Amino acid sequence: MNTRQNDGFWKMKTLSHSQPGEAGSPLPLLSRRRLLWGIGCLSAGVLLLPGCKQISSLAQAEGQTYVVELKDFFFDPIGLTLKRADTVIWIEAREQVKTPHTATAYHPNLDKVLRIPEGAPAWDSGFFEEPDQTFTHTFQTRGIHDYFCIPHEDSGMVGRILVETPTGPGAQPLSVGISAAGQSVMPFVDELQGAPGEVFNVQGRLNAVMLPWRLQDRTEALARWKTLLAEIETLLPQFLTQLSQADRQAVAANITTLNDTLNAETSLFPALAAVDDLKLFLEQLAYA
Ligand SMILES: [Cu+2]
Repeated sequence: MNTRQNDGFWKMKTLSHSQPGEAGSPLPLLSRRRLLWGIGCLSAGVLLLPGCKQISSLAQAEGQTYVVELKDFFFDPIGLTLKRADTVIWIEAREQVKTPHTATAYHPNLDKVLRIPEGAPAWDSGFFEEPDQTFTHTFQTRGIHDYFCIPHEDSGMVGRILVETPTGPGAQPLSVGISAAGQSVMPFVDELQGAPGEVFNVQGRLNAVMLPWRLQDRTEALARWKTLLAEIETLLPQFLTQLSQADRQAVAANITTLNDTLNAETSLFPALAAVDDLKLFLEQLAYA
């Protein structure tokens, strides 16, 4: 069921993400395979892709941390593929909060059909009232964990966390307990286990680099970025040779902006804009 018939939805969603409010201009498309080879390898330790050199410095013994940003009526990224004991941090990423979001598991305790594993806690962030407010949850139960925003579930503000195995009540058809708009954007399991899922995890790692700076901890942000950049510099020449000149320039410009901004005593905004550009670039490729 999870075949190309859904491409239209993904393209619609992707386009909606590039509406006004997103910094930067659309970036040129690469092929999915080339991009995932390149960026996937840059984030090795999270992503084990064929042909990648194993780099384990980003891997943490006690589980990886991913960050999901709350934007204007969508979760960014909308899906993640985790191992048990990995942690997700949601953060209100908008500068102003006029319409507060939540991140809430589909669970009868929260007035929804059960779409998380039996026995898993019914987690609920409550309302994100302020910019940079966070909610943290560590996933200890294998299976599909579907979640939503309480006021915007009808508008399709939903997300999906796959922990190791696509089992449990979340494996039911999306039509069971999810709004029509939510069904149209919720990632399918085979997507989470494939290229889109790999892109989502990279996006979650990029968000994780920026999280400390959002919370005024420039030192920690810079430390995380230096770790990531060291890996990028090792792999970048090989990656870049596979791209067109325009693509190379687009990727390199964003990386330069990130590096310069994080190293300089300037505002956070240019770095966030560069990260948003990179994430958009990735997302276009995931469904190209
Ligand atoms: Cu919401």
